[in-house]
Amino acid sequence: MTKSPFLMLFSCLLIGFKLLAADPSGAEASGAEASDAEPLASDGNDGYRLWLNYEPVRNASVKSEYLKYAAFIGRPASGEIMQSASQELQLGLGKLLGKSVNITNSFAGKSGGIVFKIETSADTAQPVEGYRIQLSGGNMIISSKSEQGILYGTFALLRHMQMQLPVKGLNLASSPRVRYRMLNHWDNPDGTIERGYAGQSLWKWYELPERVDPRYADYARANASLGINGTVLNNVNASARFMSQEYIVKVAAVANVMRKYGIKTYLSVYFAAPKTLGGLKTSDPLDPQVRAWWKEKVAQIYKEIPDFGGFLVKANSEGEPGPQDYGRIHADGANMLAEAFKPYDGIVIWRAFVYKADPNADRFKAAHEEFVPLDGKFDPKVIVQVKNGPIDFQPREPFSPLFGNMPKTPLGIEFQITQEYLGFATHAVYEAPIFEECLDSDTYVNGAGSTVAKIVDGSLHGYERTLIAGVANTGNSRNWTGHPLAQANWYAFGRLSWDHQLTSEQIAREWIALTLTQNPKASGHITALMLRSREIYVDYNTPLGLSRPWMGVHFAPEPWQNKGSRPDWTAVYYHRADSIGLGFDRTASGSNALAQYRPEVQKQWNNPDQTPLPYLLWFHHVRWDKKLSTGRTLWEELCTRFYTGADSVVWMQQQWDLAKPSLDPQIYTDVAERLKVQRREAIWWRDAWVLYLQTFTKQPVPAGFEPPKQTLEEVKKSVNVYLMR
Ligand code: BDP
Repeated sequence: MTKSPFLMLFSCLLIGFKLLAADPSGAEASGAEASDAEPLASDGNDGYRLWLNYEPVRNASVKSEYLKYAAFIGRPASGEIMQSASQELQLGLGKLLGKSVNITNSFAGKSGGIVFKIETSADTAQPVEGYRIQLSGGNMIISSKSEQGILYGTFALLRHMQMQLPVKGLNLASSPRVRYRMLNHWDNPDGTIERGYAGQSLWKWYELPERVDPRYADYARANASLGINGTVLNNVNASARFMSQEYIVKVAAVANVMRKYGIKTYLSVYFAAPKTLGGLKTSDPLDPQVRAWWKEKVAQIYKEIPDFGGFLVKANSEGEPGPQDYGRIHADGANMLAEAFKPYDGIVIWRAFVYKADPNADRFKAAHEEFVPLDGKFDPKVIVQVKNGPIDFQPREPFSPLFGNMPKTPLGIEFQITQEYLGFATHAVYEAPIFEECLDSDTYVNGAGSTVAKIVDGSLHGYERTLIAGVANTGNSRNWTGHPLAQANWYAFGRLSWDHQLTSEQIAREWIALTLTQNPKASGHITALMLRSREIYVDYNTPLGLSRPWMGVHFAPEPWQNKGSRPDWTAVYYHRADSIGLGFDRTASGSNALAQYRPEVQKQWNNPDQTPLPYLLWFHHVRWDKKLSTGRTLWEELCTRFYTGADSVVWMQQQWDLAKPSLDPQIYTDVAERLKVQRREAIWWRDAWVLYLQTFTKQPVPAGFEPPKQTLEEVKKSVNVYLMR
């Protein structure tokens, strides 16, 4: 039997446990900052274990309290999810308390253990995936209506223990606010990942179904620990291959692992598969043969994967086929697939990421224009998945105007965890504030307080099929995400998909405690770094509402890029720099995209004098010499942000260094080195923008800032070298 790498690390950890337990300074427990002279010995933490480190509980009194419940794990005769829960608990208790605890199903009348209990509707009004942890009859009881809820409760208890929170009065209860909480992998069958920066795909299609990589189980554990209950295994730019029997069997082998952790498996589909794979003459969704083909296909999938989750579809978007190829509408395509899912539990997730190659159009408006007229036309089994912003995962975007404007359709939200526009794996950008900012945005559709979160969780329009999706940042890098701090983005996505009311700071503190250190001072420095990281990035990358979704790798600065097969695949289309000013006029005098929002929202962004600076250039073409609320002109403000942003990376480095004594040396060095790269690249971005925009403003860099050492031609050359094949 192959041993999970998690389990293999267990024995190393036990050795680490002994070393740490013997540490007489008790630094972690007392909260004193470890001294520079005594760096933590590396326990070989290479980031693989993520937030499931299960470091020994070092606070002696907390530990002894937990030990009172470590006599046994009581698990009623159960299915495989509860088995996973009990195994996880056994593993966690072993590491956290240093005690090997037996799992038993004969525990009636016994006390001193942790007991799983399935509740009935008569016992509790909690939703089916919710859990409760209570002390009762000398036991600690983890209860839920479902095995899945017990698994979530188990992870919540382990989190509680890892954070060394007391047992006293323990009463933890929680249930998810959103029903489908899933990762979208943009992984291709050849092992590459579209917009992936952490190595190759986790899924080894060529070895499946015979060999099932033990890493799949660790992936599932990590997701289940956050409450993620779905995974789309393949890229939205889908290969028809996944609809073949050969691949369905491979997918089934992965699904068998996911199922043990309450995770359903989904697939992205290639809309033209009936033609390309099935040999039909057409893929027209209204053609009876095409409809029959999909029905059979879905039945074939359910034969292999009885709990299959459903399809994710990118159609008539960026050259992907779709119903419009046959003169049909999106709803025709989605409803045809929904019909095929009628006998089953599965759903159809139809993406609203569309924009046409119209040289006079504003891409901002495209999804709203195409989808709002379809409101009410989708089958109830369809959820329309909308990106958080109207364009494309920019470092800062206003919320998509689709939220609130399709009340007769359940709308799911799609965030991007992978850092396509956020500096790949060399820039530290903590994304929870991006997610939070969007979820907290008020659409005003039903008056004040109609937040995006309330649309997504179904509470505003009364939907039960609700969805939150994140484009995964995982790959086969040993530490899963490339940049060690990017693990926090996966973590934050998962925690927010369970409960969007958690704050970015709460989540950051939790992740740091579980993953990096529990030293309060070190944690303070890292929290500060993480919470400011997004604004710092925005400052040197896209300040004041600039955006940069031009075609290409989405990494190197290319604000001068003005050639593309369509206008909205150039940089100049978005920033609109000219001799007068900068920014995209989306008011009535421009594209009037603002009209897609409610009047209250329009009011916030309509008047350039009142538009909050982070959104200014999203909606206005602003004169270079216009005085902003900061007292500086637009040009001065831009320069201030480019420069302070790039300089703030030095501040990030300082925060990280201050935490060094409490960090594992391997992780410390990895992040410290990436921050050095970030510093260099931040200057690259700053110089590219400043030098390029100067060709329009003809103004010098304001006093107090040192002009770039390189010329525009030199920066362009370095970008060309970067982009060279
Ligand atoms: C863009 C990506 C592209 C994706 C597309 C999508 O650049 O690789 O295929 O979004 O979401 O952000 O479909």
